Amino acid sequence: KRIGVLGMPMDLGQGRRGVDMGPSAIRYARLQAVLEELGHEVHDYGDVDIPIAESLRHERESGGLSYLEPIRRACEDAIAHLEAMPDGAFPILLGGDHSVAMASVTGASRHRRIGVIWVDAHADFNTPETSPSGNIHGMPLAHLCGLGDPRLVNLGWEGAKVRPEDVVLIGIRSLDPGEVRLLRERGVTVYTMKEVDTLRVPAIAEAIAGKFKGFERVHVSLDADVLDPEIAPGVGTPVPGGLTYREAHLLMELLCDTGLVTSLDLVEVNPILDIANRTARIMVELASSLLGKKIY
Ligand code: DIR
Ligand code: MN
Ligand code: MN
Ligand code: MN
Repeated sequence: KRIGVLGMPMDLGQGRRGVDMGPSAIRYARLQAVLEELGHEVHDYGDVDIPIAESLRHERESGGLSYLEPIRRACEDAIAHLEAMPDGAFPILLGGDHSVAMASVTGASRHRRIGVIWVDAHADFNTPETSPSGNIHGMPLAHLCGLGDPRLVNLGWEGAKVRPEDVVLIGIRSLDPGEVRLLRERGVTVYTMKEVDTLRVPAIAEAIAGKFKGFERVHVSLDADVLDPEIAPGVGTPVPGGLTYREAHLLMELLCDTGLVTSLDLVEVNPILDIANRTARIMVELASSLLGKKIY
């Protein structure tokens, strides 16, 4: 595959500093070399320019949406970069907090129908009304589905980018009350950790393959906090009881086998909270499983 890597060093979408260093940490964990060893052609487009929080104190509050304007501008810039990638390239977006997925899914969709596999402890399905925090990283999936503030819904072009019925969540174990209501109302498919425990990863992967059969575009958005914090401590909002090392790898291996996935996010890695870049290294390993690494 031709893989295009783009970094969004952004920590404006959530409360803990340091997730803006995620792209560096993931690159230092040898993302490019690991993917090239698998036979892929990798082009790194560098980072989108993103202002640092200290320079933006006056923009912090925007009607319950912290840093809305700078996040919006950064996403528009990233969408332009993603759309400029050659057709058929496989984009990997490095975050940054999860608000960057508003850009990656939009850019990767290329104005077509796209399935989204959101692998996360959280659903990120808040709107400004339901959000308890005002942090935009808890809202990207809702906005991609057309809910919430029009300034975020209309990134790239006007309107929703994803149909709620084309979204699958996996690894969920922390939801706000408003998210539960919206997810049910919109018919999103949700595999919480209870379903991971009872159905197991192979049955879930098979259901996903069936659901997205025939789709030209399927995006995987991988939030590092889906992993158990014991193995991935470098995240801003850890929640106990996450995916084990093997569950996460098996999910990526089986998604690879479907041949359906066309783009990927690696987000929410916070090197300041990490132990010797362990979390970034696991994210690179998971990307390599998704992109064809075989043991035998
Ligand atoms: C919470 C936390 N649901 C919020 N969200 C997180 O602020 O909306 N998303 N941590 O990754
Ligand atoms: Mn630019
Ligand atoms: Mn997330
Ligand atoms: Mn999360």
